[in-house]
Amino acid sequence: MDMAASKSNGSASGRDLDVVVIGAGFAGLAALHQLRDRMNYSVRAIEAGSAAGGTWYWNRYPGARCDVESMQYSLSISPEVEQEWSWTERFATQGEILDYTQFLVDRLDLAKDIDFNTRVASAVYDESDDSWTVTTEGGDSYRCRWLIMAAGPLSTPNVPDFPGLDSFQGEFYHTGAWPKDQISFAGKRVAQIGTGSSGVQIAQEISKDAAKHFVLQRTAHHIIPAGNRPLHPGEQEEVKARYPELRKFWQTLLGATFYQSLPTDPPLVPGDKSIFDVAPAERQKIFDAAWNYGGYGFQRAFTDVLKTIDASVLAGDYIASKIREKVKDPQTAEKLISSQYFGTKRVIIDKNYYDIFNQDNVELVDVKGDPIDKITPTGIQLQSGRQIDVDTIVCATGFDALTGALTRMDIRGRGGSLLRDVWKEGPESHLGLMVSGFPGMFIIGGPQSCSALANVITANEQQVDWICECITYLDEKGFTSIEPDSQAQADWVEHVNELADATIYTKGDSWYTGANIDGKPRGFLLYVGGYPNYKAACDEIASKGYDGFRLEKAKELT
Ligand code: NA7
Repeated sequence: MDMAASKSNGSASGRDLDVVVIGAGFAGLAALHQLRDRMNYSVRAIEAGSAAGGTWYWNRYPGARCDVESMQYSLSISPEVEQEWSWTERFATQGEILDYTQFLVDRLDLAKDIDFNTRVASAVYDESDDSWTVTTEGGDSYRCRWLIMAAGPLSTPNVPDFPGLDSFQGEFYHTGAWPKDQISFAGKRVAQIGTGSSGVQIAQEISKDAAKHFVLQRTAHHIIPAGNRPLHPGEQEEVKARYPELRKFWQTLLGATFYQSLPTDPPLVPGDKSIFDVAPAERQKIFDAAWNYGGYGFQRAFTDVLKTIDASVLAGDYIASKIREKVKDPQTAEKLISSQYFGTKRVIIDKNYYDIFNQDNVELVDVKGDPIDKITPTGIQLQSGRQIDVDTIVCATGFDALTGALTRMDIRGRGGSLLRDVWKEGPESHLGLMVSGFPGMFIIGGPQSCSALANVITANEQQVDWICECITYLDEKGFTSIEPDSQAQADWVEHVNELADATIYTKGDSWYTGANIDGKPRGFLLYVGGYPNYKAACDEIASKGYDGFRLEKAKELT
């Protein structure tokens, strides 16, 4: 194979390619588009699903909705495309986002370079010519110089290893791998396990017509109102007219997202005061305003709510008072009040979750106090001996986040070392983008990057741009491999950990820390320094000729 010659080959119909992209969610689509159409590389994307969409393809459970505002949750790669697509609500449903993804695929003519229904089993680096061989579960293989992992930060469903699971004779679903067929809960007895974002969303659908709906809660999460609504007349047009300027502005913000599409109407800007710098009455007023406005403005209403335990407790108390107002049964209300520090788990935005507990068909079951013992042919047995007989079990038990999609593949780098083993004690990367010992392998949305702590689409695009520039630089200079210097990587990991330790995020159990998966090493998995700082760090390294990375030329080319 003459990989150096394949750059202008364009058609990408063969198996020897410049670039292979694993995953066709937003990250993979952006990478395919940029590398193929802007840079004229031969690229092939490999996707396990039968269509593009990633998270939004797999999480098609009833009630699924995004928690970033629709007008901000879109790719900026094509000015024409961003003008042509229309959103309907402040926060888009899964269905609308999946339609948008399909629109992108059609409009940018991406499908012809994606192999759907294809799951990658392994990716093996060959030191002799700096190539990667990617092999699918079906036995097909692809050879490329640059490998882009876009397999998603929240894409490996966590199905807890409940004893007896296989014996259950009813219907069993996981929210993160929801079937395409319509699933009805009408008249059925349904148990849902898990009350994170997915659980909170699907609960409101199950409870509509289930004969009996058991909500098995291990930990109560913090939930704030989304304030979802149809887009105001003219709102969309105004954002579209100002997209370049607004996108620039959003990128100056910590999460690369604003709490409303327009910064002018009506203003709800992040607070600039400590919660302890205001009197209780003023505090209440500020929280009330953010609460009524909806969305994540609430957690930025003061500077320290996500930083210190004392401030976080006050935010939690505010939410507790709202739950007590809403939920009629005082015992159920107390169970729904989170004992976690506000912000340690991803805060959920929602509308009617607490209301379902006022319905006769819904029962909240505390499975921290009385844990699940086993699954039986007819339902779920708790350790107390209580048997909950159901027709359907819905697991809303989350994901092996950030590392799961990577560690479940056999990824072998230099010397045949397996990424899964290298990360046994926890992931180590430089900028979240590359791993020492795995030359030429780039990760989008990986551990130690902003990923799901920012507007994930913006974060994806920033990483795609960085990778594109990097590959261009390497090709222009004749380099055939790049990997982090191990010291630079260790410094980045330390930096990421220091930033996290200064926040509330590390003070609880969540998928942020790996604590949701039995046996997963504990450590903060994301960069909390904010999107602008992350981007600045990436840009600075690039501007210094990829300082902290080892750039090499394949032996036969030198
Ligand atoms: P999450 O937020 O990880 O929530 C998973 C839920 O499942 C959570 O309530 C867990 O309880 C519960 N869970 C997990 N394992 C068990 C077992 N073994 N027994 C009982 N309950 C269990 O996943 P989501 O899918 O809701 O959301 C993930 C992200 O996607 C979300 O943050 C958004 O960014 C989008 P726990 O809290 O661990 O006690």
